[in-house]
Amino acid sequence: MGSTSDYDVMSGAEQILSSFGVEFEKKVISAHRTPDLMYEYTKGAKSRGVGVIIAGAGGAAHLAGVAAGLTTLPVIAVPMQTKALGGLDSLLSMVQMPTGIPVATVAVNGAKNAALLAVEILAVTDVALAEKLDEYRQQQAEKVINSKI
Ligand code: RP5
Repeated sequence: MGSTSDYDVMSGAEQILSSFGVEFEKKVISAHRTPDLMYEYTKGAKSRGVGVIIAGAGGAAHLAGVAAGLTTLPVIAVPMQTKALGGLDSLLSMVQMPTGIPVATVAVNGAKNAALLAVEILAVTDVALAEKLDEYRQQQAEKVINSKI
């Protein structure tokens, strides 16, 4: 994430990844304030065994786009809601990537869905994880079916 101020939202991703037993790295790295660290971290990600990068940032939210330019790992962007422009600024900064450098952008503050998408990507080559995803979907459906109003 781009700042510690993003953590309230990004902790949603942490909760989901933990619930699926997926290991993750949790870092504050800014594309603008720490560009050297951004380069070093992203360039080393694949060799550290990282499978997917989730980048949460707000405002002039270039974190995901810069990461995507530095690696061929899948990058998922979480646009943060902002006080000034409600998160539309973050969303547009992240979603309009140039052809050739894709970023998968979720909804404003959509950290949980970013984590679920990451789990889905990892589950393509992980049978046990795919089974956990099926169970998660089943439980979700049962909650809706059994809901009382
Ligand atoms: C972005 O600027 C961060 O991702 C954060 O959402 C926003 C504000 O950062 P702080 O000023 O709170 O550190 O880079």
